[in-house]
Amino acid sequence: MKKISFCIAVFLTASASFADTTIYSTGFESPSFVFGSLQGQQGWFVDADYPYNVQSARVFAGSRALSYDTAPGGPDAYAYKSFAPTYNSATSAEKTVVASSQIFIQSNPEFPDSYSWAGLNAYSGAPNIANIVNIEFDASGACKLTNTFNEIFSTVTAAPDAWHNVELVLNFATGTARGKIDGVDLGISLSFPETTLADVDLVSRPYGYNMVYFDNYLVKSISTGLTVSGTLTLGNFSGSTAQAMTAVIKSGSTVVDTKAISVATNGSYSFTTSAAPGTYDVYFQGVTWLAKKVSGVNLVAGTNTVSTTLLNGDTVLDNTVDLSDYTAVITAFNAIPSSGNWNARADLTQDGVVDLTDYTVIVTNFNSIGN
Ligand SMILES: [Ca+2]
Ligand SMILES: [Ca+2]
Ligand SMILES: [Ca+2]
Repeated sequence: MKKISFCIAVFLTASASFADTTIYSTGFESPSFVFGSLQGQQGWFVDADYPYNVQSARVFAGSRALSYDTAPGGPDAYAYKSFAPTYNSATSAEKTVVASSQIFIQSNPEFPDSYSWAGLNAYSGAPNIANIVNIEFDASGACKLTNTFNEIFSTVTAAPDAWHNVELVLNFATGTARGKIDGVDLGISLSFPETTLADVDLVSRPYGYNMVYFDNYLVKSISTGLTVSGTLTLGNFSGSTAQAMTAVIKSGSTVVDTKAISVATNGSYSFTTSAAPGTYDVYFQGVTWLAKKVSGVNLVAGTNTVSTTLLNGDTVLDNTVDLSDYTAVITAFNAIPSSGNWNARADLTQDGVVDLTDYTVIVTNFNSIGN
């Protein structure tokens, strides 16, 4: 199918954590887009140079939109723009991607049997390999989701000769793809095992002769996870840098989610989790603090506050304050970072010196064991 790979600038909008992140958005407006073939404009690629054109005769918003003339089109026709970087669920805070476009299929009274399909087609790998799933509707009003193995029709319909907001919803946390037409869920879903998204095509499958129009194309990632935030009171800490720690959400002995978190010097933290709403035990552990379990936390949709106090002293990391930690502090006693016997982990207070305060932490918390 598509074999050309290229680097292109994208409109990647960095945003605050847990908010929507726009991966790419366009209304095909001037001056970014000029009239005529979409091929090569703003990094768009048109498969086999099929007739995707920027025009003004029919628009949803602004003064320009995209048309596709199915008459000379091939069996499947695609226009796409690769995302850079590719959406990657392993590194993205947001686990759901929504691709959407306004799409208009013009019926053709001259050829009443013409009912070309149009929609969105998502790919996990660039350039355009490993088809994930697509959503389409045709001039008869039929709507469907398809992937390599399945084609599922919906009872929801979309009449021709009108603009419809077509949405492909890819939930990477649950591995489920759904679709919406004008905000109405199609009531069907397909599973998919993907972790990445490289592009979402504006697609048409010509059947007879119809004009198809696209406008307001948008791909964004959104958070559907629960947010957990609060304050971890860091015992015996006087440092000035954020602490890299781990939060673990467990249901009984089952680990539901593990998150690397950054704890500010004032103890504040925040993260999203793919855990479903429910009651869990939440653990915090890291640096020289013993693991702390907060039991029976009821996580609900939205923001949840979980705060607790962490016990310091685990110089030799084994979730216990014992003789090995004591020995490490004694060995590094009176050291500063330039000293030969410096051990940053023995500086439990993180004030740049291993001294009596660190020793006292060990003695005070001696024989303590983390959760
Ligand atoms: Ca437009
Ligand atoms: Ca220890
Ligand atoms: Ca110290």
